[in-house]
Amino acid sequence: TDTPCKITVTRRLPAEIELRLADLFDVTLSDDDRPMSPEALVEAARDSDVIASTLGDRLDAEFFANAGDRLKLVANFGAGVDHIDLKAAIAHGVTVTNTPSVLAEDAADIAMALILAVPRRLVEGVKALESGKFDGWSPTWMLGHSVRGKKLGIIGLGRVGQAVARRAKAFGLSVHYHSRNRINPHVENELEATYWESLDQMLARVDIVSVNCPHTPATYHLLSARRLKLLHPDAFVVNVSRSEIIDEAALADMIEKGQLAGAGLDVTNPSPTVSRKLMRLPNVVMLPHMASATRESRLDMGERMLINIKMFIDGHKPPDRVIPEFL
Ligand code: 8YV
Repeated sequence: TDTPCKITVTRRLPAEIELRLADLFDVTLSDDDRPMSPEALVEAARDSDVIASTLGDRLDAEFFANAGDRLKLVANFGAGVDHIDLKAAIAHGVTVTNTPSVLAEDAADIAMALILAVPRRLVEGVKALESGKFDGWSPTWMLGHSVRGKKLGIIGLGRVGQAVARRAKAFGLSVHYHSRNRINPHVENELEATYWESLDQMLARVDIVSVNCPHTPATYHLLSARRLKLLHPDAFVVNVSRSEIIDEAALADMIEKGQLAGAGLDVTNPSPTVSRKLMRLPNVVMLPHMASATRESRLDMGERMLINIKMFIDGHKPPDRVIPEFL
């Protein structure tokens, strides 16, 4: 007789998804909006076949070393898996899946919103109005810069990057990109995208940088102080991926000194000193990690996670298996 597969969900999820999970599987749900402690995660893993995880769970080498033999699948709710030590997972025979694709369009909407918000001074405008500094239209008040005709350099032309490129094209920007691999020539043609093998060379040419690659050991501080200095002083940076990809202390410093025109950040450095400094700069637009925060995307992410779990349990290859790039 089969023992049913046991699934532990580490965080509160949209109610519809929790109902679907409970309907399909033997599942322990969470009623907490905050991450589980590392100890509680290990304890849960020892008693589960599947962990339905999400950003904030610390699934590092120590976790996998202590998780025991029962755990077989970590099904992540979200695209980014930088909170999971993929090599350790593989070493312990644990499969990892994520939920790409489904959130790409919503994430790209927020990237595009930031591409517009920074040069058009949207947040400055709102704040000026709210604080009573607006006393009527004037020909010279609150002038920004248009994005039309500017060059956008996308780092990582995956699903989100391509969705950003399509939007940018419609707004009259030209698309440049750098990525590990050159994309399919048909897609490149369709996006009228120029490929730069050298990130440094691309940075020296573009007006706006959009970070759309995953955070991996190889992309940590990819936009280092040295690389940020390659940008011209009217350029600005947008990030809807992970804060670790940018040296944000250097970024804040350069914006403060007028060496860069600003930044639009959906994700920011956990260090309060750095993020407070960024937050105080008028030409920095910061959001609290909202790029996939729509009812639609979160439900689709849940469904996608569910499909991965179901396929895995039924003995099939789950569609979104994450394979570490450097093995
Ligand atoms: C989510 C994200 O906010 O998918 C990702 O990698 O950063 C966002 O979609 C988060 O990961 C989990 O809900």
